[in-house]
Amino acid sequence: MSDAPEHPWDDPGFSYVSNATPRELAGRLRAAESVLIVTHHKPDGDALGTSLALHRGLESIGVRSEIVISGPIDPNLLALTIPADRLERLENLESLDERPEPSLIAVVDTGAWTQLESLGDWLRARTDRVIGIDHHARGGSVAGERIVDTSCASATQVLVPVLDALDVDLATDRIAEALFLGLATDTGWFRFSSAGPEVYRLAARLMEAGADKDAIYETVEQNASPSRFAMLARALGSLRFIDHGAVAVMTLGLADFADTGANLEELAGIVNEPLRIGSVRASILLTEAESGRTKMSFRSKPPNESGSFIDVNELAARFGGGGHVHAAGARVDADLDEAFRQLEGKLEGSD
Ligand SMILES: [Mn+2]
Repeated sequence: MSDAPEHPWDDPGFSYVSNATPRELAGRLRAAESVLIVTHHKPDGDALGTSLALHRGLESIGVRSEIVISGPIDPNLLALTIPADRLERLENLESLDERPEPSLIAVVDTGAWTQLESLGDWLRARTDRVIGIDHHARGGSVAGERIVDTSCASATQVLVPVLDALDVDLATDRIAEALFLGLATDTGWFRFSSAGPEVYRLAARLMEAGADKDAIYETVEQNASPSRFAMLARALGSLRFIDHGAVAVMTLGLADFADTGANLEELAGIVNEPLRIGSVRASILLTEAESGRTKMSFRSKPPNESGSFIDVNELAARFGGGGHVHAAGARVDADLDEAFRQLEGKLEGSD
């Protein structure tokens, strides 16, 4: 294996495309004695929604399944789980050697080794027993059989034909709600360009099957804690611009955490706020929650009309971190002021 693959989340030369039909994956699922469902580290609404919809769908036809998720997750998303869901949270996706061997493993909303963390080795030994359901353009050889449909706005949309092939009634056990969660959150509540007629048609079908859009919206989007809002206000108050206004930098320090009582998990999404500013091409949030250790979160906009964009994966790599072209992270042994100076230095040096 090469030490430096072209993209860290690809197998070099691997073509990440569908090699199975919904009917074929349905057949594998129906025949399974037990299905373990996993998704990417730090699950978002689509990762959780796809996992829950598949889990509830399988249970409804008598196939035992369970979900294992890892890393931080927005507590508002978890509020949509129900007591009957078999869902286990792990700190990290490590080996699952200690648990009973599942007869089938479903990896949803990702097919990228890097997003599955140290679970990779465990999965590599079981590739022929792994199926994948995804809508991302990049991925690796995680699943022996997979559906990768990049025309779908969410992984939940990719899952629907599989559930249909299993004759699952979407109106039972809040399956429609879980599917709607992924569809709504991955399209920015139907605003993004990915939300075409098919997405609206599916949304209508899910609402007819019982998904309560207003209730889901309120639970997920209008449920922030006062401490999160206090941190948002402080982050916006700290906003500075570098690189002639193209890069927005916000900082949150030890005093901010102490004064508000907020924790890191409550800060999800705050880094995106400055991207609303027209001149801003990238946004960076520096957080020092632990003295002398600063977390850097990077986001950037897609290419503009002239095709230019800021590759934050490359920027994060200069601090020993990484991620994706438009979303990345790093950690440095420095306080906020020092981290800001280092960042300024690297951005000026890159001109
Ligand atoms: Mn997704």
